[in-house]
Amino acid sequence: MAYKNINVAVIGAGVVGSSFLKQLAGAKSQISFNLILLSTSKKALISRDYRPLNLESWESDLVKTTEAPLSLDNLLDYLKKSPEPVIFVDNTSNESIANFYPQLVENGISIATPNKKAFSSNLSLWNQLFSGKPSQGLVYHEATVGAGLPIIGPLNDMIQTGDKIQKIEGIFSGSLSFILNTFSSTSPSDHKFSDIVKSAKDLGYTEPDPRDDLNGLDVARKVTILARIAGFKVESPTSFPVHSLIPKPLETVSSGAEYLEKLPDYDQEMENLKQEAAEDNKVLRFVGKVDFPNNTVSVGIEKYDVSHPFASLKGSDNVVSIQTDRYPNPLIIQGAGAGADVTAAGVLADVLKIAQRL
Ligand code: NHO
Repeated sequence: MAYKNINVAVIGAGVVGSSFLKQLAGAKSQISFNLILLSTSKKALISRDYRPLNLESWESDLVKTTEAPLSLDNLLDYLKKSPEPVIFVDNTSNESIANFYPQLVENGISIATPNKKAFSSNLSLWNQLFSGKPSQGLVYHEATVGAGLPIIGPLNDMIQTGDKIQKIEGIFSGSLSFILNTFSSTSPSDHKFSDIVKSAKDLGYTEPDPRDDLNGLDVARKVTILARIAGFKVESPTSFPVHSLIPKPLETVSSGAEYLEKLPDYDQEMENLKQEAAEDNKVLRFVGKVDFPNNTVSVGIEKYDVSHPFASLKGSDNVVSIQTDRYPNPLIIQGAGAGADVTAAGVLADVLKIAQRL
């Protein structure tokens, strides 16, 4: 018997959203989660009387419905009138929705999301979301870094219990992890960098235009989030050095296809870097770093000794090393850092945690 009812409004039913809804239907909890709204950019299912929508048939119901999505203001009005506490789940990467979070939390609505935008844009938005006012809704975003890996939760726990962060260092991109692990591995490999980027795209590890991964901005957003949690006042993901892996002349070519076609012309640059590293018994990895003693945040390619935990990373795994006063030998968290199911599980775990606190 459920001891509590929580209403859930879900925006976004794509790769992560679909997996989230499937997992929500099977959630193991004594709390009853009622889906009251499901919206994509084109259509919506809205329970006007706040009775639960059918979680088993949302896909076909969404095909059949002719209802348009609510504007953000109308959505807020609808959520405010909910007879039970509401968790808003944003499974989009939409910036306007992210910018609307402050209005939601100020009205007591809690948020769980894998959308990085609100947490990695300007610092004032972050400050509004985490002002700590007791009347505010709760905001959980574990899946914004490392998909479902427990990184943000443990980091928050360390800080709240008085530990002092010295250094956070990690491989935060599934696609760049795969590309560098294959290109520069502890066992000899003669794959060309451009061929690996192409196969990463074919395997679905990269964005449709691989430059959106290789420019480092996605990693910079994740590092911004971790840095801010650790107490570093990072203004924006472009306010610190980010080393792009895109050769300068290919930054402006008109399409991802043209970039891939011309990339072999630049293979030698990456090959030289790899050889230099190999001569020192090292491999190349694309890492994000927050370094408190040196007061720096950075994203770029680094060399690691073959015995370092980052050197033996496999596939598209993520890894983060957190060094603190209490953990002078860093805490290492490693595992699948990309994929719909692990990401959705991270979002659902946040929903469960929020629901327990409401
Ligand atoms: P999709 O598949 O494009 O789905 C987006 C949905 O949002 C669609 O249903 C669309 O209609 C809806 N939507 C967009 N704008 C809307 C609006 N204004 N109103 C209503 N609905 C709107 O996107 P994904 O892939 O499901 O991603 C959703 C969120 O999860 C994004 O913020 C993304 O950054 C985040 N995320 C996704 C993944 C993933 O597996 N796809 C990962 C992490 C976070 O760990 C994953 C990963 O692979 C990370 C990365 N690729 C890496 O490290 O290499």
